[in-house]
Amino acid sequence: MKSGVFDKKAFIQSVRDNLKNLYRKTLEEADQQEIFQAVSFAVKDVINDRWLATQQVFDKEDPKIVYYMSMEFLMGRALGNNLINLKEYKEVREALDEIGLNLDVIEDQEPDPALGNGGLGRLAACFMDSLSTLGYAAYGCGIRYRYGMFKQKIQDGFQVEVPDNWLKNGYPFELHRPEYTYEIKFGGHVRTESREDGSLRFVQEDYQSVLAIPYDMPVVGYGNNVVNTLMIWDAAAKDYFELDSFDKGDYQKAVEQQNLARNLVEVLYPNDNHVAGKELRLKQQYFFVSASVQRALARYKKNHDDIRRLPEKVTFQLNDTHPTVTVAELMRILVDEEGLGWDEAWEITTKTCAYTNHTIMAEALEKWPIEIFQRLLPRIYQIVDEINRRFVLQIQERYPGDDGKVARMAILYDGQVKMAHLAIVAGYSVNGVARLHTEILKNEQLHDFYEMFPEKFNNKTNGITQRRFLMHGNPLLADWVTKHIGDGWITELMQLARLVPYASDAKAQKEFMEIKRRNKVRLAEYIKEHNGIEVDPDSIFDVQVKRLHEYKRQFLNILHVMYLYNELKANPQMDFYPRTFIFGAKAAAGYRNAKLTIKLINSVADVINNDADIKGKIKVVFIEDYRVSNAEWIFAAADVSEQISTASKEASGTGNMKFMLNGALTLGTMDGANVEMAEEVGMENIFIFGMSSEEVIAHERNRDYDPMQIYNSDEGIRKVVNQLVDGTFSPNDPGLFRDLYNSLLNTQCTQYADTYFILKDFRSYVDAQKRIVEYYQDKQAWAKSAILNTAHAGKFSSDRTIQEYVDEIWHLDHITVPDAL
Ligand code: 26Q
Repeated sequence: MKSGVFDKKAFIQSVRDNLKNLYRKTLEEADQQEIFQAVSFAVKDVINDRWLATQQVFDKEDPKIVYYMSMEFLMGRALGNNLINLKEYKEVREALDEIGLNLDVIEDQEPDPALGNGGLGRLAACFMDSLSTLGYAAYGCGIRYRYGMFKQKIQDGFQVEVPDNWLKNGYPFELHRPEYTYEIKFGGHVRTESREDGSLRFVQEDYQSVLAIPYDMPVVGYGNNVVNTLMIWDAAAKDYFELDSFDKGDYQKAVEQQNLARNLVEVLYPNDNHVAGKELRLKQQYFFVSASVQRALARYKKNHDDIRRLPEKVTFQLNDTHPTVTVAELMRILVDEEGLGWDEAWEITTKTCAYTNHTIMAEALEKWPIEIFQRLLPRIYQIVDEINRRFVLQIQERYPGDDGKVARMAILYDGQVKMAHLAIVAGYSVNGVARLHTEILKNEQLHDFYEMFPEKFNNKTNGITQRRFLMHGNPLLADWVTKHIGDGWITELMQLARLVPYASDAKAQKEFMEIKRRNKVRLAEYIKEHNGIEVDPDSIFDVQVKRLHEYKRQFLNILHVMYLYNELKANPQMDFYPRTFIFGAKAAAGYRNAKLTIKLINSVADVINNDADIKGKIKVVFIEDYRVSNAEWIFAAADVSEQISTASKEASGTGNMKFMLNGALTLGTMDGANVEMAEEVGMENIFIFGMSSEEVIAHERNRDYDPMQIYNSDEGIRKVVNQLVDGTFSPNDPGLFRDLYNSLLNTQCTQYADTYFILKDFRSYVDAQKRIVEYYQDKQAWAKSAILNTAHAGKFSSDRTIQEYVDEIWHLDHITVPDAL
């Protein structure tokens, strides 16, 4: 098909041709999955022209490139998003409609590429979208996991994990690139030999190796012809053919290599904000890092002969510490393969690598036992050891006699490799992901490092792409916005501020709330179909969707629902505005309290939804398999956005921004980016409760919080807490929720009870919930606030975030890609 223009007739012909070539079927014979494939190929045809053109611009203009190094890219479905960014979504919908096909149904055939857990992986995906849209040269570098984030089934109220075989039907938007295969070496030992000039050479021997083979996925910019690349690595055995060998030794080796290759990319670790110190995870890290660094350097060397000038053309951004071995791998290549001296190599490396921190949770800080690290990556370990040796000397010079500094800051200490320390020492930039988070890093967590390298520290408040989370997810609202202020917001989200005057306009309010209602009906139908529960679109949709984690406090939310239920039960005649509490969350497979919380939510749902006394005034819904595709609908339908993490624990949050953009009011703590959202929208339009981060940090420092005191003095709280163990919600097994009860009140040891201050913040949360329901009943006030939330969401575009990364960290060149012929 001719590129650049979507001629309806030509497009349909292309779909027909694809069906013929892929399946030898006519349109009439093909099923929806086959049609999805054929439509995707037709779209890919157009994308490929622009992808080629973008590569030509790269070759001609030689722009500086950012390599975004990430273990996770939670891309979500590509078809609809690609059509949006090609500016052909509506045209294609119409063309398909004319031949009796429904684009929604076709989009729904696509598996959600779920190569990520949650916030960090989705952020990487939003960043790729913004990099292309803003016209910057970028590669996303990651792993092509055979199985992505597990699919969640709810059976008898419990989470059951089902493998996500996303590649089963073949994925139309990936491109196999075996011509860029690299070898990755694990294990063995390092032999030192002398070069002729007397310098030392390090050679890894007796290693196991595996081949890294990239698959490229296009990342289409909005309306600008730019197509960047997400490069994800598959693994293959090197000596596969030797399986035919009659030589026993070779056979064994070939089998081992095949197993290694298979295991490496088999599955994404489903832990979010929690480290699983598994050896295979470290292998995965080095695997994709080594391959990506090799490819980046090969690309650089094709056009440049002075490796010393690498920082002018290449930058590696480390998405948390997971890809931190980048630093040592780059040193290895510069020293061992390029023959540079240590100081020269260090100079280059420390101008090329930058690190983003996404968490202050202690259990999410990556540390590897030296034994594992050294055995698996012997040469890399030597390099880290040398980096550490030099850094410790630097500490001792700056703080003579202060052993505490060395103990707290060394990269190698206590038999462990501390990845964050390595990333900070070797990185030219260290950034947090929201203002509050960065301040906490500087003043608490990373204070020693901040004192030593203040110039490295900076903040980059997260953002989200409005193309997916408004245009695609909420077309009604997107059209309404465009009707009022034009479509400039699609690439300049700050323009939403021009909606402010409409916030007080009665007609605009009515339209806005009517759109919200239609989105609530759409979600209600989804819930009816998937949960079999009827929910009332005129009730308040109060939504908490995010990974399940104790610090995110889904537990607080459901305890409050139990509390409301008790009130209504005791006084069925009370004035009570109908509420629907919607949850969606996956728990890491081994996280017991998280899984038990899911069971609790479902048990409470069962009791309340089926209690005739309640007359349907409270409904509780747990949406199964929360993921990017259903998230888009959920954000669009929310009235209230629950962002209730214990202050100081949520680095930023990004779901909070997606709700805000879609006109939900936030009920939240002063944590992460909520602080900046409150600043943008104004305290009149957001519902803040609970302790401040300073208060939380003070209690943690003083260890002076005693939840038992609250339990003993507050009857309402005592009642809900007791209901966890009296069988109210688990009549057949009253002890089922004992661990959750204990997490609040551990009577043996108050110091470690209620670590996330649930009881401490409970009353303040109840009060904020009361305020929000009252406010909802003032239809005009609510509509005004809802519109103002959308209007003031401009700052939270990932376009703004990326522009800040470009201006203050990466210094990339802007590229322009002409229309293809
Ligand atoms: C580490 C080692 C071994 C296994 C797993 C992990 C691992 C995996 C994922 C550790 C952490 C993560 C994910 C962290 C994450 O998603 N953090 C979130 O990042 C968002 C984007 O910056 C923020 O908005 C959230 O506040 C933060 O929680």
